Amino acid sequence: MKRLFCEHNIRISNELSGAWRFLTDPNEVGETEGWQNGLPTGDTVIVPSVWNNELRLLNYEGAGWYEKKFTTTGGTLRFEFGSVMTLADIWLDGEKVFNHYGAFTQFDFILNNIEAGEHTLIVRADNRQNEKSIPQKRVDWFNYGGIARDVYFDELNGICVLQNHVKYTLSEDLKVATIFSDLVLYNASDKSCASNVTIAVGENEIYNGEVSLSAYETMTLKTPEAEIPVELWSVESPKLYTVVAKTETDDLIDRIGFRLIETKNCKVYLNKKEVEFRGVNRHEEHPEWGFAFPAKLMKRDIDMILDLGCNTIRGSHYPQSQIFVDMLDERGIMFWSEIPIWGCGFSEAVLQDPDVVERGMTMHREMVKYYFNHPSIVIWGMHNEVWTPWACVYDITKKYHDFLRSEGGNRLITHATLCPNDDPCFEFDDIISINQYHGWYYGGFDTWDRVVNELRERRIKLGMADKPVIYSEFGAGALAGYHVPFDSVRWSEEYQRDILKYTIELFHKDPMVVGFYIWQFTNIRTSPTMDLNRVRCFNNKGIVDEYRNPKLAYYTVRDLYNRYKGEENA
Ligand code: ADA
Repeated sequence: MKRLFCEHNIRISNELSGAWRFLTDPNEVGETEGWQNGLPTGDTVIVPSVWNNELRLLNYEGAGWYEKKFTTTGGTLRFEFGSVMTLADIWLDGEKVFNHYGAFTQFDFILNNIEAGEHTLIVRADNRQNEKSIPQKRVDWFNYGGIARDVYFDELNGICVLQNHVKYTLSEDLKVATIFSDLVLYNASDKSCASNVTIAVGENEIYNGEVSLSAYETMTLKTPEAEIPVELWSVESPKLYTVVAKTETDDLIDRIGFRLIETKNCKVYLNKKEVEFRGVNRHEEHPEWGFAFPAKLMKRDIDMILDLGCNTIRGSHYPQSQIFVDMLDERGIMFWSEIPIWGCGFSEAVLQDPDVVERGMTMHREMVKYYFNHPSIVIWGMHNEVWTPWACVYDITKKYHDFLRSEGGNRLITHATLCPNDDPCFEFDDIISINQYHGWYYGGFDTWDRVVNELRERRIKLGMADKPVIYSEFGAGALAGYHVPFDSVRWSEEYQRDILKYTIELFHKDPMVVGFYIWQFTNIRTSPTMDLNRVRCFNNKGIVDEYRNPKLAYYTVRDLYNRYKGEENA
């Protein structure tokens, strides 16, 4: 299941999730021994999943081969993979057909002239990271391997809709949308074809036209603007509209919501109402499932996050499952989506390596391509904790910023920095986002007052006093069950609770600060080689443990966030 709703009524879309054959390849003999034609042996595994939850593969980094047989009526097929960690090489009937880089972004490809009958699909996944990979080797989560999200193949006929990005502006009273679509159409047949194309948003048809394309031609089409009355998507009332783009032989169904997010005079407004971001950072990870996170648990994470009084989540540090973002659309939770550039381990030389910059760019392109229509995504994150004072980072940030801005859609852009005093890239941010760990890695609780004031003064000196600030990461590690009630002792649940209370109260009363994302919602598994005191090989800063049992901090955050929510709605 890749979406919460049915994406096609006309197109035949086949799920390839379920039983696959699987074989690890620690000695890298697969290709020379011809495994691309079919695996010589192999266990049955369930896709989607990660192999690090199979027996004796807990720490396995390397290649894993997967095989799936399927039948088709033939013709033009479109394959879609939600996530292969991290490198994917793909063969169909022994012929190499695709390769993809990047664990967390979706990809698809089209193959023509496929014969009717049975076929063998082989995927070689490789989860090894190095200093030039994104994410690079030193990273604060565990690099699981495998086919971690669903796999589909579609049987395409005639003129098909490959993509429909719906763009709009709202009237001053927010009641009317001026709307158009950026459509990508494709002729899947070996002859020229013509077709009627329609797009409907709810009850309103916004486009009706004729196109003709030669064999296997792709066409991008910007439809003329139409005006429709709309109800808004908001945190309190997340109204969604179904969008159906249809040709005579194909369709693509998606959902959109209409809303306006903007910053003005150091405040953020959603639909012209001032909003405070009260959130958590969430990794889509669980010890039993790794990154192949089940939809049932996504819903439970959301239930808990709403119970906390949050109105937003930062998807640290990569695009999270489409189905999770569908749930956020439905439940009115604002989302920050970013790509996995986790900066701390990058050297300056590697960061500016054109291959690395381009990999980041490709991930941004893929994130925008698949996630464009989600109303819940109100923030695009460009990168996290790269050493921004290095000269090259300015150019890279500009490049990513310019791309995200040029794609349109009404979103705020930011990057999470750990250099509030010398970051030269604030000019690219709609909101300045700061990651800091005073009271944990450095300083004490009271250092916070000083550093918040330093940032205030720096913004004024830079002529950016209008830019709002989000504290995008702050917190402390706590070992679940370790209690020291009468003294202040690191790693205790009380210490974590106290530092979160201190910082959240400080941020909430500061007029410069428009939001805060606790690091982090749950404990997560990290790399066994991670430095930085990762007790049990987990990052223990979750306010719930890795099995979602609340620590003391959970209840304190819940009191604070729900009180602030009440004040906002009073
Ligand atoms: C950084 C980083 C997080 C996490 C955190 C921590 O800010 O962005 O991914 O590693 O530090 O726990 O130290």
